[in-house]
Amino acid sequence: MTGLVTSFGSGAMTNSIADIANDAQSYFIIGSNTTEQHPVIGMKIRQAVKQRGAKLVVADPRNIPISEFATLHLRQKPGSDIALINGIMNVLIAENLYDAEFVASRTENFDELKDKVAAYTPEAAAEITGVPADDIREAARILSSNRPGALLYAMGITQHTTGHQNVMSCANLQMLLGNMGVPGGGVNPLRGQNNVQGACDMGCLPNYYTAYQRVADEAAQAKFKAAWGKVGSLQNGLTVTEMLPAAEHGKLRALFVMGENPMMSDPDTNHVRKCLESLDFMVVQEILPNETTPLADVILPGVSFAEKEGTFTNSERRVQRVRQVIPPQGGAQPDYWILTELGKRLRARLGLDDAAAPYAAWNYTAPEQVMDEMRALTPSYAGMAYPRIEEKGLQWPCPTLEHPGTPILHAGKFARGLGHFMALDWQPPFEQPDEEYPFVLTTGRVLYHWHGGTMSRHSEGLLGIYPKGKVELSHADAKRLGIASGDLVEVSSRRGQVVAEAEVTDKNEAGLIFMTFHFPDAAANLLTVRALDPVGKIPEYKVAAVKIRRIEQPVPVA
Ligand SMILES: Nc1nc2c(c(=O)[nH]1)N[C@H]1C(S)=C(S)[C@@H](COP(=O)(O)OP(=O)(O)OC[C@H]3O[C@@H](n4cnc5c(=O)[nH]c(N)nc54)[C@H](O)[C@@H]3O)O[C@H]1N2
Ligand SMILES: Nc1nc2c(c(=O)[nH]1)N[C@H]1C(S)=C(S)[C@@H](COP(=O)(O)OP(=O)(O)OC[C@H]3O[C@@H](n4cnc5c(=O)[nH]c(N)nc54)[C@H](O)[C@@H]3O)O[C@H]1N2
Ligand SMILES: [Mo]
Repeated sequence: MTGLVTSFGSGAMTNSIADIANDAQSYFIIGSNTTEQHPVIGMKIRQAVKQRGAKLVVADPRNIPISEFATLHLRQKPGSDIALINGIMNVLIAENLYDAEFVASRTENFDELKDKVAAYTPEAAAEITGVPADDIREAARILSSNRPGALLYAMGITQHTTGHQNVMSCANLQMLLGNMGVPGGGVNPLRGQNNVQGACDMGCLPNYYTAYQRVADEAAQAKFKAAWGKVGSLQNGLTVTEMLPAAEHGKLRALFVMGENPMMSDPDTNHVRKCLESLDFMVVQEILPNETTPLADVILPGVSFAEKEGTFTNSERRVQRVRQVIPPQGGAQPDYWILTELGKRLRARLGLDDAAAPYAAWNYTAPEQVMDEMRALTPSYAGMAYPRIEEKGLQWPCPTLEHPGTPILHAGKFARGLGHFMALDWQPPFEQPDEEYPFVLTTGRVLYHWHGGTMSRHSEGLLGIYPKGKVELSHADAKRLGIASGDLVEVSSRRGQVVAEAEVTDKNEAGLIFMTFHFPDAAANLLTVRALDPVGKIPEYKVAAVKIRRIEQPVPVA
C-alpha cells in the first residue's frame, strides 16, 4: 500500500465573499482568527461593522484582533462549542426568536433538536463553556434581530475530536435562524490554503473521485474505469492521519509526500518521526528543504506557484487561473509534469496501459489538458473551460459552457431536500487538564508566518517582525509562576517537551496557553495529541493538557 499526503479539508463555503461582505446584517465568527488568517475577509467584515453598522458576535477563547470590533465577544473554554451553540439555540427556541417559517418549510427533525437543547439552558451552558449565561442570551438576541447573518468558522471549530459535530452545530444554528440560501447568510468554512478547495475538488480525498463523486458509488466507478482503463484499487483510501499509524504498523510501506511537511504539521512529532522511519520508501516532492526532507529516500524538485500554469480553487469555490511569471529555477519541474512522467512509467511497468480508455495514457503536455479531462468526468466542473475562467474565474457548480457559475449554494432548496437538524450533545475533549498537566494548550497561527514556516522563515522581512516561536500565557498564570515576557519556559505534555520564550499577554485567560507550529525550535506539535475526529479524521490540535515552568537561561557557551 502506498499513500499520497494531502491537506485537511472541511467542506465548502455556501456563500460568496461579496454577499457576505455586503448583505449580512450580522456576523457570527466562531473559531476563526479572521484578521490574521483571512486578512481580506477580515477587513471586509471590519468595514461592514464600522461603515454600515453590521453586528458582530465573536466566539473565541482568545482575544483576537477581530474581537476588538465585536458587539459581543464570547470567550468559551476550548472544546466547548457544542454546549455554547446549544445554549444559544435554547434561548432562540425558548424566547420564540427562531425562524418558524424556514424551520417548517425547509427543515426536518426540529422536535428532536428542541428536546435536546432544552437541557442546555443558558445557565447549564455557562457551566460547561465558562461564558456568562446573560451573554448567551444576548448572542441569541443579536443574531435573531439582525438577519440575514453569516456564520464563519475555521479551525477553532474543526480541529477537535468532535469537529464534525461542531460543524453540524453551526448548520443547526443557521437553519434555526433561517440564514441559509440567502445572500449574507450561510455556513462558511474559511478554507485554509490557497488551493485546499481545489485539491479536494480534484479528488485528493481518499473516498472521492473528482468533485465529491463517491469511490464507493458503482456508477462513478464504472465511469472512471471506462475513462482511465485499468486502475489499481477501487476502495476508499486512508487519510493522512490514518496513513502514519498504518506506516507504524507496517500496513503502509511507501509514502509520496507532495507539498506537505508532516514533521512540522502533524500531531505528536515524536510519533510522526517513528512512523516515517518505519516506511520502506518515502518520496518528497518539494520546492524547499524542510524538516521532512531529511527522512526522504528521494526528493523530487517541484516549482512554486510563480513558476507554473494551472488553476487554484479558492475559498468561495471560484476556479481561477495561475500564470507562470518566471521560468522554473534550478532544474525544477512543475508538479503536474513530474506526476505525469511518473504516471506514464508506473502504468507501463504495472501493465495498466489501455488503448480503449480515453484518459489512460497520461500524455499531458499542459495543465489545460488535465482540466479538460476533469471537465469531461465531473458534472460540477463541466463548464470550467480555460477561456471562460481567464478573467474572474467561475464558481462551481458550473455544469455547462453557458452556465454562469453558482455564487450561493442551497438557494431555495438544500442539495439533499430538507435540511436535517442534528440533535447533539457536548462531549469533552480527548485530553483534559489534571493535576499533573494543569494547563490547556491550544495551537494555531500568527499573521506573519505560514504553517511549518518553510517558506515564511526564508523571508527576512517577516523574520524581522516575528523572529521566533513563543509561548503565550495569561498575566495571572505568569504572576503565579513567576514568569515574565522573554523568560525561557519549558512546556511539556505526555508526548514531548519544548523550550521557548514566554510572552505574557492579555489574549489568554488563566489556564490557557497558546503556541504556533511555525518554528522547529518551539514546535507545538511535539506536544499535541493525535486523537482524531472519527468522521473527519482531523486531529484535536486545539486542546491538549500541558504543564509549564520557568527554566534558568542557559549559560552561553564560549
Ligand atoms: N498568516 C497565515 N494565514 C493563514 C495560515 C497561516 O499559516 N498563516 N494558514 C491558512 C490555513 S491552511 C488555515 S486552515 C487557516 C486557519 O485559520 P484559523 O482557523 O482562523 O487559524 P487558527 O490560528 O488555527 O485558529 C483559529 C482560532 O480558533 C480559536 N480556538 C482555539 N480553540 C478553540 C475552540 O475550542 N473553539 C473555538 N470556537 N475556537 C477556538 C483560536 O483562538 C483562534 O483564534 O488559516 C489560513 N491562513
Ligand atoms: N498544532 C497544529 N498543527 C497543525 C494545525 C494547527 O492549527 N495546529 N493546522 C493544520 C492545518 S489546518 C494545515 S492546512 C496543516 C498544514 O501543514 P503543511 O501543509 O504540512 O504545512 P506547510 O508548511 O504549508 O507545508 C507545505 C509544504 O509545501 C511546499 N510547497 C509550497 N508550494 C509548493 C508547490 O507548488 N509544490 C510543491 N511540491 N511543494 C510546495 C512548502 O515548501 C512546504 O514545505 O497543518 C496542520 N497542523
Ligand atoms: Mo489548513
